[in-house]
Amino acid sequence: MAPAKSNPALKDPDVHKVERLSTPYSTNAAAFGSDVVAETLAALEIPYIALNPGASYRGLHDSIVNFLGNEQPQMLLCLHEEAAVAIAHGYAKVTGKPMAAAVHSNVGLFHATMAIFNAWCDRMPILILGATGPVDAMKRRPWIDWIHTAADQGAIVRNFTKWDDQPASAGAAREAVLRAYWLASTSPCGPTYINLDAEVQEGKLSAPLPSIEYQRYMPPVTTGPSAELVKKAADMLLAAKRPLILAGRVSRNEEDWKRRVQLAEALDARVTTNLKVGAAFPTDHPLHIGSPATFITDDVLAAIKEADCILSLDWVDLAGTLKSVGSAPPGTIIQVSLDQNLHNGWSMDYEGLPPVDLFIPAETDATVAALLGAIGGRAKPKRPALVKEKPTRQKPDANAQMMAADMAYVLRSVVGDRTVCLTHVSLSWHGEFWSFNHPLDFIGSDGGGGVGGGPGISVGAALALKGTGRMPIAVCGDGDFMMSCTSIWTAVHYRIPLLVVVANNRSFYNDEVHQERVAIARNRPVDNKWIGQRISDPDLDMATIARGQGAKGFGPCNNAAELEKALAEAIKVVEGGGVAVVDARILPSYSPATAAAMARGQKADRGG
Ligand SMILES: Cc1ncc(C[n+]2csc(CCOP(=O)(O)OP(=O)(O)O)c2C)c(N)n1
Ligand SMILES: [Mg+2]
Repeated sequence: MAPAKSNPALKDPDVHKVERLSTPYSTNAAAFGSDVVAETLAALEIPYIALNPGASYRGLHDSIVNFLGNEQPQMLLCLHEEAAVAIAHGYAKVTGKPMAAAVHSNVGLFHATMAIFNAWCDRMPILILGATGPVDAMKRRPWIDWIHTAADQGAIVRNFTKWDDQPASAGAAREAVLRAYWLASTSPCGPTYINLDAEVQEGKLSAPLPSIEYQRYMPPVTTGPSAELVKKAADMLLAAKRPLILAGRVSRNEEDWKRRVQLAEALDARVTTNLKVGAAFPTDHPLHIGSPATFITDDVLAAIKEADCILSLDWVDLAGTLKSVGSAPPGTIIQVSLDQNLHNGWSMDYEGLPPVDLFIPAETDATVAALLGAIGGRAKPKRPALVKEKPTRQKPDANAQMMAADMAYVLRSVVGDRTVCLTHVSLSWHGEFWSFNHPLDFIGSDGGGGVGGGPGISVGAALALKGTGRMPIAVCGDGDFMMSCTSIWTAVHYRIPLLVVVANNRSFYNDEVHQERVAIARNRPVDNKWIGQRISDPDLDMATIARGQGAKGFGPCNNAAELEKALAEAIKVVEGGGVAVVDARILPSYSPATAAAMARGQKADRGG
């Protein structure tokens, strides 16, 4: 069987021009185990495979290049496995679909673990392919094949992947790829891992595999709510005087977004969103409470205390949020979630057990659509119209040192009316810096709290946004940027436009705040909080680090005037198809609101 024809519409034409074959590829029928795996990836219409190479999967590498012509999937070379997986993670955050990532036997997988954990906690689909030295010890080369073989390699990531497998034949490998892709993309989504035995990859097929209709192994699954539960929930929400919607994990689909707005308006419900996940509701809407934050804010706490019915749309950490109120929340609670299907005994990312009065085990967007249907013409009379207060954004002094808010102000003013996507925000960011009025205005955080996710996720998101007219902007902390800044090279190499603004406070500042708190609690000197935290002496020059990878570097920008000039030029670079990195020097300090919210999180967690 000849390899599946590639679908050019799936790939960006500029990206596609990179790394074309020096010699035309063979279009022979699949002859090796790895050809079968490659053929399956092509049949699934996986556009890209982000990878860092390794001998353990040299068979698959050859098949993608010399059997598939590096067409579909096309390889995206990465300088670190964490970046490869993070790029696939960012791609999924925009498209909702899995891309593939390939990592070398155990050692590559070790590097990839942080990004896999981030994607797991973020419930994002990725098909990860890895490999092992020959399982049959008689086939191993001395030394290297032995250290790159583990008895149960999948155990490295089993606790934070949906499924893993080590297929023992070409036929089993084909089925494993199909199952892994299907499971990854079925809600609740998550990464899956397939470990390909070098011998299975490199072994010759004794006979061609029987052909299959691939799509029949990918039955689309939408888990909707039962009519009975929807009716109950609609009645409860309509009867409520002060309903509240906690809008958590939802899709990037515009129709789903509109339905969420319709539901809130029909119920006259207040809505809150947060920065852990992608934008879920227009923050400028009068029903949206304040600004989205990572930690719970006072206005959300007040709304929870006041609400007589709370609808949680798979809100991340419902139990923790409710607990922040101090006593049991007075309102009835409706929880819509499928997340329980992923929970395991190892990772506590399932968070606390929330009190729930009505549980709807279904996808959030399907449930919102069903609720709207059940409410029909029974929309509630409106309470007096709320007026949304605009957050106060003060114009910074042109020549003074900047706070994060000043950096954001300048970025906002230079961006102007352009349609953009914030692919990542730094820890120093505060929700009130920016409004979100479209599902792609913001795609959420790293998921697992693993610093270093920002650059890779942003490159993957930028790849998915390429050609949509929406400019990707990543705001990364200096710590975050440095941990995986080599993703920049991949963006430059594959012509993926991206603007990165490094919120460079020259510190792992989040942890200075922690040291300050400990010092205060122990009555010890707070002034030493910077030790073991500051990234200075020498200061890192982000522009040079960018230039060293072929991107355009700007800065250091020490004040608003310098930043404004740099950003104007950087945006031109990005609009011309390039990658620009702007080093924005900001003071090591968080806004009072961010610091207060962090402090509240501490109290709840440590009883302090
Ligand atoms: C992989 C990883 N290492 C360490 C931490 C602990 N940590 C949490 S925030 C933070 C500082 C991040 O620095 P930066 O990105 O510069 O943001 P800033 O705190 O300075 O605003 C660190 C080290 C983490 N969460 N993840
Ligand atoms: Mg920092």
